[in-house]
Amino acid sequence: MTFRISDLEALEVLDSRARPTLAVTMTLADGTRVHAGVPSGASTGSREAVELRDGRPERFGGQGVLTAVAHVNGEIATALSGRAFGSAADVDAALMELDGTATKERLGANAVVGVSLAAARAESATTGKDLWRSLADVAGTTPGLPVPHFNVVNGGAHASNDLDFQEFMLAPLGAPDLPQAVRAGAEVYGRLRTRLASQGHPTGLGDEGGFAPPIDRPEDVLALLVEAIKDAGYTPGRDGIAIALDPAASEFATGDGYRVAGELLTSTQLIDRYEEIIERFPVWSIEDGLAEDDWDGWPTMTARLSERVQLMGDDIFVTNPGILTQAIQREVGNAALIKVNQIGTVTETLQAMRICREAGYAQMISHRSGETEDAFIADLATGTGCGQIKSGAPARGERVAKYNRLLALAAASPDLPYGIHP
Ligand code: 2PG
Ligand code: MG
Repeated sequence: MTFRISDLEALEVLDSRARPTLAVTMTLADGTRVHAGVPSGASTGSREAVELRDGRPERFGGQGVLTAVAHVNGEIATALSGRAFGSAADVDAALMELDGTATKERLGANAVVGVSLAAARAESATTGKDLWRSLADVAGTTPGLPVPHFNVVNGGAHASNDLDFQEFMLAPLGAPDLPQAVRAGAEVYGRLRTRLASQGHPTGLGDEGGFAPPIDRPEDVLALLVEAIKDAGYTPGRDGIAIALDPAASEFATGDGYRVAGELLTSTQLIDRYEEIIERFPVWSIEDGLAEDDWDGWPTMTARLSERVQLMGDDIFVTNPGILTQAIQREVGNAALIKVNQIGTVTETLQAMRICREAGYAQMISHRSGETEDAFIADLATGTGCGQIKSGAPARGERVAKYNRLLALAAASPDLPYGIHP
């Protein structure tokens, strides 16, 4: 299998938060055209691959991506066009060599990831395989449909309320199949809206399509979620619908500790708080429970809570194979959030996932708070069979594009198993 790239073209388009991002089109010598949309985060880890923004205040307040677009259309297109590649991994290797930095800061991780995603699609088109199947064959994984994690209440950097915890997700762990998991998420979302409205709360949405009520105590949100799950006729808990949190603690860490609902907590006090939360509510997973630089607190949290919940690293691991290797040695967490644009290429993402698999760390594929209609991550989660995905609320086009793609895969391939450990 080889494909020859004949043309590469990027365009500045908008993401779901009215910020510019890149849409990349790759044309192959046989006339095949593949596309990719580039996501972008708000609560980013400091060691993520570096997104290139123009910084010209007169355009999009400095957020323009014309420089990154020019890198795709100029330097990257010149380097790749006319060349035959034996795999998308070869394209990724060429991209990494061309950029020459560890963080993709020269060409821009947004430019690089757009081309990398398109290359994975070029490989799947050339082999005639569905994208998920093609990714599974590259990764050497057993495909399966992931448990969707619906972010139904938004706080932190994703909403203008006073809620410090960033994400409150519904995880239909007990659903028998993907369509019923999606249905459960949507039904509880509807009940939650009714409940919020009946208590006089506004039902406006945050960046990921979840509600953003003016509630500041995480426990109050959790209590509401449990009620909404019951209202919709489901059982709160691992046999029905459990809850996953992404406090995104780096965002509320101050020099002196963690500020939650007006209280200043030490790392240990925040872990105590999680312990109480786990006792009171059906929380099964906590992502970024502590800040990305709290490398002393993380092993303590892991020792205290890892038997009872999934402890997932996002800002602290940034899908980086090197950081993950260190983290695993130091027994930091027991699961990793996986975002292609945190590291910049599909190849390195698959490498990070392999490291996790071999160490017995669970993995969840993730969207970013700034998204496009590109549903690549649905195929990535299915192909790698990693068992978990989060793509925001079961509402708003850029979020449901991913869930709808999973529904289409479930319908087209009824033999695909569903669940965390299919
Ligand atoms: C996160 C992500 C996605 P952002 O923290 O997990 O939900 O947010 O894309 O803003 O980094
Ligand atoms: Mg996170």
